[in-house]
Amino acid sequence: MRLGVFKTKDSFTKAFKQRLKTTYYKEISESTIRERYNVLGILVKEEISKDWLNTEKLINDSEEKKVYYFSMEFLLGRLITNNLMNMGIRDVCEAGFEEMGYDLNEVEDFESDPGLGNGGLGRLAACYLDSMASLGILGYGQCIRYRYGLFRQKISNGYQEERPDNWLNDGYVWEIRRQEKSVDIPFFGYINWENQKPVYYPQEVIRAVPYDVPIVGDDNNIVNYLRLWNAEPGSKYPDHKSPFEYESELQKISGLLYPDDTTYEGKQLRIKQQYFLSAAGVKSITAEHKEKYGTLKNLADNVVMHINDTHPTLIIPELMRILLDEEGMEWDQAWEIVSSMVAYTNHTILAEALEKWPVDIIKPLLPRIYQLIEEINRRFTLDLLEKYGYGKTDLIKDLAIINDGVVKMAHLCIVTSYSVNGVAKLHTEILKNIEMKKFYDLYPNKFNNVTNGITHRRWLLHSNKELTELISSKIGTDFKSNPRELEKLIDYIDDFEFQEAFLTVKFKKKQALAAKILERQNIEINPESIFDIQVKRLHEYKRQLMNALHIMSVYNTLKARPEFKETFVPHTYIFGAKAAGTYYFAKKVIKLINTIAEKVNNDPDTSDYLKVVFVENYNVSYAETIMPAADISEQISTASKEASGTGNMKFMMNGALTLGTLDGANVEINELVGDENMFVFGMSSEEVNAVYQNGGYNPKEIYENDSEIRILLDQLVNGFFENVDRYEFKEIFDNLVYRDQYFVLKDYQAYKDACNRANETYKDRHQWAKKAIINIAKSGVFSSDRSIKDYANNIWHVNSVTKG
Ligand code: NBG
Repeated sequence: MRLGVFKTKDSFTKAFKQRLKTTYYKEISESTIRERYNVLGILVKEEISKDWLNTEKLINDSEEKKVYYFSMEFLLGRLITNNLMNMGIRDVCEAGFEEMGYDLNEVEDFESDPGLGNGGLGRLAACYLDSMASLGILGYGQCIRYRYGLFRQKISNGYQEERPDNWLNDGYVWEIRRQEKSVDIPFFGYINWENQKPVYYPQEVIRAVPYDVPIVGDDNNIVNYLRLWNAEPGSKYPDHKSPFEYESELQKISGLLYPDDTTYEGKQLRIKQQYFLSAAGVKSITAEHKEKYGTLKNLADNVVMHINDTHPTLIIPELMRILLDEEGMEWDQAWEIVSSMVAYTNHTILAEALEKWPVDIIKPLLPRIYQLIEEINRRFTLDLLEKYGYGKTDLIKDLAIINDGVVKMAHLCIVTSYSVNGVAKLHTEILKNIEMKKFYDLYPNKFNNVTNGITHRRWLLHSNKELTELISSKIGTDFKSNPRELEKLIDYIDDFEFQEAFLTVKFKKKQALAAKILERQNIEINPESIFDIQVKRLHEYKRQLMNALHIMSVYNTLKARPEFKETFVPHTYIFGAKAAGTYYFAKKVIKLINTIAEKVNNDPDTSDYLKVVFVENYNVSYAETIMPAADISEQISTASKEASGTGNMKFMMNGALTLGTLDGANVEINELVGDENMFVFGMSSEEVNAVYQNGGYNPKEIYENDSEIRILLDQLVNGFFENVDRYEFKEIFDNLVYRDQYFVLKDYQAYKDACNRANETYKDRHQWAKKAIINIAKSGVFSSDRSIKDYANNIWHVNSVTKG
């Protein structure tokens, strides 16, 4: 039971009204949603601050190891509901609001959704923060306080347009500026050796000011934080720059997530951002440690730093710099400390995402850091020479951290880290046996797997209260703190009434999504139809294109054979996806989906059977309405390409059936539920790799021999879509016929068969419900609490501070 203003409904409403008066000089009846939101935020933050202070005290008194999770992305989503629920005060607030004549939901919806990330990797980091706090693990995020997060997507005439996401426009109620914890980050300049020691004379110094966002644990009074670093003018002003130039450069550092890196300046900015984050984090963490222990010699006993994909790799040379140059340690001692406290997670095998930065850019920008990378590389390649001998120089070049004028960030991570992990079983196997095989041969013990997870609190308890209640009515509430307990639902899979109740909840959630789509995009969809959903970043390997071609085929069949309507269950195909602003092909696919939508939705012959919706600006908040509403979860990437996927887990936990390839974590879903409770199709990862090894395949043959595919592809370029230029989709046509590097054509018929199986299965509503319930029952293992326990036990070796 909470004390303070949240103790009862009356104490809450009294405090609320009073605070509204002192903050905005207004009576409640005159207040706006924004004001009500801010006042609620302030009151909640005050309550959080008590727990926060207590947690800090707990930390000061304890010797427990802390985890610092460095990530370029954190897709937090809204925090208000999370905070209210984890603190156990949502009911009081809801009742209070009702009494005052207002709706709490409206205020919750008002919060802006900080888009400090792109997709799965950023959302994963946010789920992990929630799990660390809820499990009582002292774990903190480190990121940049981007002025603009990921762009806001606007669909205009079917095309994606990118608009700035001004999320800080009205301030951010949860953050706290910690001016006194600021650190200076030097750039450019030169190194002088004085008394045999390197002395760095930077040309400019930028100040990193932290803003801490509290991360509230579930019902355990633990408050961790996410630290967001803001770039501000520092102590050394660069002589050669005008104030405007300096100011605009500063703003860029904490300006945009992943600025365009096709130019020299763009690349330099990316590395600046990476060093800014890495150095700010490392400096503040080591300073704090030194203040407590008076030395950094025991740093690795108390701190673990996690590198989430390669963007924060520079924490490695920065740590070395501090231990060598500031603490005066010898190389071996410093290396021993650093290499026993950094761990690295790889999130992709796509070559274009494995970072390589030109020496020509790093060296002048970060002169000392570059020297240290060079020294790490020199020692590493010497070790390799000793191990493999001079006959293997090609292998050594291949493994080197610096080669051909670039620094390979993943190599620096693997060489230094004591743990390297992939994010799903299949992904880790591919890392070990293909992508990073040479490193695996060298360090077999470093490699391990932690399958991703999602916080069941946000993705089930908060966003699907109806399903949560229904589940609780059968198996009690233990699953809320121990999601593996969902397995108890297996006893009820044949319970007719339970199935019925499940279908009712699903229907309600579909109605809610339909209402949102109607309100936002003025498209009416039928909640009685199958909701077949693909939401994720737009990328060729995720094959939204295959889904789109299949929809065209359904449309063609409905038109050509009206009797098909008797067997086809009405479908609503829903897409949500942002394409990188510079990813031309992906943007074409968005235009294609919207063009298909325009055609089929407006055709009276088919519109009762087929609707297509591309939801605008898909983000975390939208996902909270979408996940609970899905019947079918499309996870159709080319096998081997999707490291894990996490949307697949959210859908599963909300009772959608997966239609997918054996890729990423789909493989593990399949192991749990079996072929009979999902729709598996397509080439396996081995088959895909074998084709790549043999130099690819010839899609043109399929185009020429498969009449259905020929018709579909021809429709892209023969005027079938009346409202677009005939050449609008020519690149898509050419890509599929002449390259098709992601096997859309090769997998198409298998995909179509799987879609047909799903259609047939759906006709027996109770059989469908049974399969959905099996999926829910088996989904507990995908809670990020399990992932975090894996990290805590097997990699970080940290304990919960709340246990016992
Ligand atoms: C993504 C993968 C997903 C995976 C998330 C989280 C990157 C670089 N990788 O499959 O594509 O689920 O990481 O691990 O964003």
